[in-house]
Parts: sequence; structure tokens; C-alpha cells
Amino acid sequence: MMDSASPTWLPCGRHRLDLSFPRVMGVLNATPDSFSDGGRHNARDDALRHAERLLAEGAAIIDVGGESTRPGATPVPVQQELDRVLPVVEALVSELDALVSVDTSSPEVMRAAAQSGAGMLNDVRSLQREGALQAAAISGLPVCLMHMQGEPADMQNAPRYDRPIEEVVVDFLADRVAACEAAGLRRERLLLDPGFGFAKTVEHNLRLLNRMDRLERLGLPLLVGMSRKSMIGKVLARPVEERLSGGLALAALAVERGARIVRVHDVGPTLDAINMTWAVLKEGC
Ligand code: 7PJ
Repeated sequence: MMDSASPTWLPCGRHRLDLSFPRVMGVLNATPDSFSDGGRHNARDDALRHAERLLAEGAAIIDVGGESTRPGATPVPVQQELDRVLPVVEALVSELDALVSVDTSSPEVMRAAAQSGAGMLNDVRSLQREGALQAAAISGLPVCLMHMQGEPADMQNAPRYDRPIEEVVVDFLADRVAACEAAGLRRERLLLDPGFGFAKTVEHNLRLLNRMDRLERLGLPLLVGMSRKSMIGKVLARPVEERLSGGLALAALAVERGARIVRVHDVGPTLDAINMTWAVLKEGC
């Protein structure tokens, strides 16, 4: 229903993703606090069931993460991340034939995920860890590069920027794109994300969303993640379980400002919101 006349295919391993219209990425946390941890199989089965629901609601991509990157979170050892993420990736690929993205900054996880059939890499640290550029280049997969200043453990302490936030983000991402190209990652494989909620005040986040057209100048598909984040909580004074309406407003605005992938927990409602937004935008072409 929502397809436009000319598909724009992003090769994602065994899958191809049409980005000529906005798509939804469903969040699947493979962290012990997200699913029952009474043994690997429970966690794997819970993850499978949750992914099935996200796909049924219309998710084009499932984003699997084994390291919490919420503000204040401490990094997990790489073996633990592998143990959490790989069984879930394997199950989603073999049992659901899903297009799986892996939210990781570790080169070891990138390599193993690619071998297990993942179709995309999503790195909140923009491939800045030692060996990440090479691992991503070799994987042959598309990569989402996200802006963050500092590390999740301390990033919200005092986020300060000397210049307007959108300029900082554009310059950072342009530098990361250049680093990727130097490492043999072709531009066609890159997606960009301003990193809402990562080392940013509420005002930074709101301003960034308003000025997303600046990021469009880099000429790469934009991905955004604002689902349930504290920018909604702070503006509306809502706890995390009451942030859906605010998140839908942000998703619609992000699509209007050029986002092509929206990363969310609530797939069905978000798909309706962005499909409705897109129906309006298409008539303006
Ligand atoms: C994002 C992410 C985001 C991308 C997380 C949360 C925190 N990856 N991983 N963009 N956020 N690309 O979902 O609240 O905004 S984890």
C-alpha cells in the first residue's frame, strides 16, 4: 500500500530493504532484565515470541541488543554479549527468516552476528572501538552510525556543546563516514542517526529533531530512535509506560523531517502514524 513508484534497495545480507518509504525497526532487548533469565532456552523462546509479534505488527527489521546503552549503564564483557545476542540472532534468522540488525559496538559481536545471518549492524559508537571499522567492512553489511559524545556510563552528566548541536552532529557523522570510506566501507552501505538521548539535553534533542534537514545534506538514509525516551518523559511529565502518544508525534515529525527508519518498541501504532504521515507527504511530491 505504501510503496512508492521507484524502490530504493539497501542490500542487507540475504534480504533487501526498500527505503523508498519509511520503515519501522522493532527493538528486541536480549538483556537479562528484559526477558526471563531462568536459562538460555527461556530467554531465546521469549525473544522469539516477542520478535514474532513485532513482525506481525509490521516491523521491517528487528534490532537485537545485548548491551544496555541507557544512560548510566556499564559495558558488559564481550563473551556475555555474544552469549546473549547470538542465540537470538540465530533463532530469528532460522525460524522467522527475519531481517535482523545487531545493536553492538564490539567487533567480535559484529563478526559473529554477520556469520549467524544478521542483515545490518547498528553501532551507537559509530565504529570507534578498536577493530570495529575492519569488522564492519569485512561483514559486507550495512551499518548505522550514531552520534554520541562520551560513553553511556557518564554521557548525561553534563552534555555541553560549543556550537549548535545539529552542527556538531553533522560534523561528527561526516567524519565517521569519511573514516568508514577510508576503511573500505562504501557509502551506499551507511545509515546515519543523530542519537536522540545520547549525551544530549532535552533542548538538544528537540532542536535536533527540528533541524534534521541538516543531516539530510549528507545524502544517506536517516534512522531515528526516540521510543519511550526521557525527552518525552520530561516534556510531558510521563513515566516510561505512558510515552506512546508522545513517541508517535515524534515518529511522525521525524518522517516529515526525512527519517527512513524509525526504531521503536511499539511497532503497530508507530507504523500507522508514519504511514499516515507518508500518505500526506506523498501528495506533496
Ligand atoms: C538507539 C539505538 C538509537 C540507534 C538505543 C533506547 C536506548 N540505536 N540503541 N539509535 N537507542 N541507532 O532504546 O532507549 O536512538 S538503546
